[in-house]
Amino acid sequence: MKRLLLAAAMIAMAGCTTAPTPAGTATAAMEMPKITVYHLEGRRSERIVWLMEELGLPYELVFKRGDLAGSMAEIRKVNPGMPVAPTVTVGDQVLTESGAIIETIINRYAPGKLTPALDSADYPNHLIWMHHAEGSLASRLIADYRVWMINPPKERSRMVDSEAEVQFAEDYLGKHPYFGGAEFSAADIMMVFPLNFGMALNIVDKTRFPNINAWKAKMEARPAYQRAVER
Ligand SMILES: N[C@@H](CCC(=O)N[C@@H](CS)C(=O)NCC(=O)O)C(=O)O
Repeated sequence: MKRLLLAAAMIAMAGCTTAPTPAGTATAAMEMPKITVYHLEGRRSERIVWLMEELGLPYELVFKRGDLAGSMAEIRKVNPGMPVAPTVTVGDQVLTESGAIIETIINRYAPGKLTPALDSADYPNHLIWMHHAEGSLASRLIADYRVWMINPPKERSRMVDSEAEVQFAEDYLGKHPYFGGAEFSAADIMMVFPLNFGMALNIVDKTRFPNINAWKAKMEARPAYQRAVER
C-alpha cells in the first residue's frame, strides 16, 4: 500500500496525470470526425437523430424512406456483424447501442451537455434512467409483447412486469419534471422510445399513466424533436 501511495505521489510530482476525464464533467470538446447515423424509421435510431438535433452537431443521416429492408441493407454494408438500428459511424469506427452512442457523442463532442452535474443528486438518477430504458424497460416490454403474441391475454394483467416498470417511471415523473431530474437530459431521449412502444402496441394501458403522457407531450413539443421527425 505504502509503495502504491509513493508511486502515485511520484507520478503526480512529475506532472504526469494519467487519470481519465470523469464522465459528465465539462471539459473542452474533442474535434469531431464525420458522424453518420444509419436509421430505420420508427426505431431506436430516432434517439440519435434527436440527440444530434438537440446538440446542434452536424451529421449525415442514411435511410431509405418507406423502405425498411432498403434501410437495413445500408446498415448491413457498414455493420454486417451486428446489423441494428442505431448503427453510427464516428470517423471510421462503427458504434452500436444507443446509450453507448449517446454517451460517447456527449462526453467527447458536447461535454457537460444534456447531463446533470456530476456532483448533483440528479446525476445518478439520470444514469439510472439512461440504462433502465434498455436494460429493464425495453427488455421487459418486449418479453411481455412476445408472450402476448403467442397467447393473447383475455384481460389485461393487473401488474405484469412491464406494467410495473412503466408505473415506476410514472411515479418518478410525479416527483420530477424530467428523467434527467430538474432539467431535460439524455435520459429523456432514451426513455421516449420504450414508453411509446409500450403504449402504441397496447402492452400497457396508456390511459393509466397521466404523468408519462404529459411528459411525452412536452418531449414532442421540443423544437429539436420536431426537426428530427422532419428529417
Ligand atoms: N439495445 C439496442 C437495441 C438495438 C435494436 O435492437 N434495434 C432494433 C430496432 S429498434 C433493430 O435494429 N432490430 C433489427 C430489426 O428490426 O430487424 C440499442 O439500444 O441500440
